[in-house]
Order: sequence, then structure tokens, then C-alpha cells
Amino acid sequence: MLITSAEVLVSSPGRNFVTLRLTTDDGVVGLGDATLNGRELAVVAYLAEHVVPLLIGKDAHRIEDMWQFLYRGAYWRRGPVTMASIAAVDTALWDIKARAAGMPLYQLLGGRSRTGALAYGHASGADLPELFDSVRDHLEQGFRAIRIQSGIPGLGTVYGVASSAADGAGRYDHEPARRSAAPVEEVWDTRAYLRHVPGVFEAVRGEFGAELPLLHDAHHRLTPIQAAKLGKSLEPFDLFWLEDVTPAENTAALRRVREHTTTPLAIGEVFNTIWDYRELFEEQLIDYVRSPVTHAGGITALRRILDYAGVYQIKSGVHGPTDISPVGLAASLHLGVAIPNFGIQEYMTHSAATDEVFRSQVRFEGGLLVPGEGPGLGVVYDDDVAAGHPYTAAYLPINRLSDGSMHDW
Ligand code: GCO
Ligand code: MG
Repeated sequence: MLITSAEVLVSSPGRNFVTLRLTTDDGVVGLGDATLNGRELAVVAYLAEHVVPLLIGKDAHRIEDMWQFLYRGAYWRRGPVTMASIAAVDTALWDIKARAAGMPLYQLLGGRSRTGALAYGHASGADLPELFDSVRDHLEQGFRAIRIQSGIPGLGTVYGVASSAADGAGRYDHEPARRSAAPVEEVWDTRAYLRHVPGVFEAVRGEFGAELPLLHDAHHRLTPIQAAKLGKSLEPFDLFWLEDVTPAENTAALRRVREHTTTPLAIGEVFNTIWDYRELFEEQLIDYVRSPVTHAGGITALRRILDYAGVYQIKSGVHGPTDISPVGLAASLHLGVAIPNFGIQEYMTHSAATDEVFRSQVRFEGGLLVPGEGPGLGVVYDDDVAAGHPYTAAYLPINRLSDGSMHDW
């Protein structure tokens, strides 16, 4: 089964997506997600100029060898652009193998270990009444675990808070990327944030009780000692996890955090290889792995990371914002229902326009995401609908402190 065509598809049904479509000589088609939010065209160039020419005529069944060829063979290893490109090829080859076998992909990954993947949704609000409405809305949608992000008195727009809680379409999801020629600028104040957040969790626990699993994302903004303080102050509210407390480059920072708090920690949405996790796993500094298939080098690579994590009782907590396409989400779910150490799956529902371009078998039932029983990943890309949604430049926002200096966003 030889690869005869490799197409890099770019479309923007509500937001930008990069998709790789591979076709074999016997007509089997596989899809892979290569979306890198705000830097999409860098991956398009890497794929089109340096990867696609190497794929034509290759045996589609040799997934592991292709992974090693693209990773070791480039000499220049790691990095989000390279690893998103490798991920797309790897995912498309797994899709092809499962379609050729006539099975849903999870069967090839060892079969089901669970009925579905527990998903958490994003509740947010500029103030407590808006936040409570958003939590109620998510409970009504069937979510059994909820991320809590709130506005901060004195600050304008902050990460994770929907710009208008109910946008008329009944969506509370925060979509950070903006279609514009340059990034939107936000103003950040860590002390105001640290003063405000514990009261938000106290209020949410008071309103919704002790049972509901609650999560929170600090989005890489704190120093180790600030992160330790936050983790400690949130202990009475029993978080499922506290995410990305410190900038991701310095994994040793989490030693300081861990010394001070028993709040569970999650990190890794901006990591891209198993090496990024080595120290965190071996020293048991985290509890959940945030890497998605799309940015960790594909199903082959994420499975390896999660097997390694399992040795240390660390579980998956796969990244699932809207910039992971329905192809990337389906890939995470096929892996998620198969592995022994599944933890939770982030689920930020895609827009109707996105779902028309990517027709997916993924379903959300009773708080669980299920990948579907069709062959392969179970996602079809509709070229005709996609043609109506051309690429539009978009950027993630940036943060500045009140004196104008740059901070982590
Ligand atoms: C999350 C993430 C996202 C990212 C976004 C960047 O936890 O879902 O932090 O909101 O900021 O995916 O592309
Ligand atoms: Mg995050």
C-alpha cells in the first residue's frame, strides 16, 4: 500500500486549521491534524516543502519507520513546527491502517479500556453571576467536570474568559485567537489575580457543592513561589488540577511548587517531545500530561509518552481547545479509550462551521466523549464546504504589565 498523494489543506471555518490528507494507491485516505494556532503557515511550508516530497511512493503501513525517518532523519529535532508536521503524517498513517483493517482506530491500539473519555468543559464569567450561569449551562450540556476561569477586578480581558459570556449562540467558550493583522494586547497583574482566584473557587464550591471536579488554568504566568502560594490557597477547594502554573521551559520550577502544595498539577500543552517530560515524570512533579496528539508528534509519540507516564502513576489530561481540529480530537479519543492511564479530556466544542468541514463521528454522551465505531479516525474532510472558508490571518493575544513591558500570555 503505497502513498500516492499528500495534500496540505488549509481552511478557516470559524478559525484556521491545517490538515494533511494522504491517499494510497488502492484509494485509502487518511487525515492528520497539523494546526499550530497563530503560526499555521509555518507548518504548511514545512510539510509542503520538506515532508510531502519524501512521502510519495513510501509504504503507508510502516508507521514507526516513517516516524523515525522524519524525526531522526531531519537532524534538526523537536520544536512545535516539526512535531506538528510529524504528528500529521503519523496520524494520517494510523487512520489509513485502521481504514484498511476496517476497524475503528482504537481497536488497533489495543481495544477499549473504557466506554468513553470523561470530558471537562470551559466555564467562565467576567464576575460571579456570569460564571455561575456558565457553570449551570455546562452542567445542562452534560459536563461532569468543569474548568473555572474568571474576570479579575481592575483588569480588562483576561485569558480564559469568554468576551461575551452568552454570545447569542449559547456558547460560553473562550476562543483566544483573533482574526487580525497583529495580536490583541491585554494587561496583566499577577498580584490582583492571586488575591482574587481563591474567593472565586470558594464561591463556586459554595454554589455547586463539593462533588463537582473543578479545574483551573494559570497559563504559564507565575513564578515558582507565586505558583506555590496559589496551589496552597486553593487546597481547601479540592481542585482536579491546576494547569500550567509556571512557564513551560523551566520544568525544574515545578520542584519548588510541589514542595509547597498538594493541589494536583498538569502541564505540557506547549511541550512537543517525550524529553520535555523526563524530569517531571521521574521526580513525580506532575499528575497529568497535557500534550495532544497534534503537538506531541502524533499517536505513536503520545502513546509512548503516556506509557512512560503510567510508570509513575501519571495520567493523561489531553489538550482539547478549538485549535485542535476534529481530526486531532478524534485521534486523542481513540488513544484515550484504549490506554490504561487515561485521566480526563479537555473538550471545547467546535463551531457549527468547523463541524461542517470536518464531519466527525465523535459524540458527547453523558459527560463522556466517544470516538465512534466507523473505520479509522471516523472523520471526513469536505473540500466543497472548506472552499468557502479561506485562511485568514489570526493571532493569539499578548500580555503586557501596566508599565508596558511584556509578560507571558
Ligand atoms: C487550554 C489552552 C488553550 C490555549 C490555546 C493556544 O488549556 O485549552 O491553554 O486555551 O491557550 O489552545 O492555542
Ligand atoms: Mg491550558
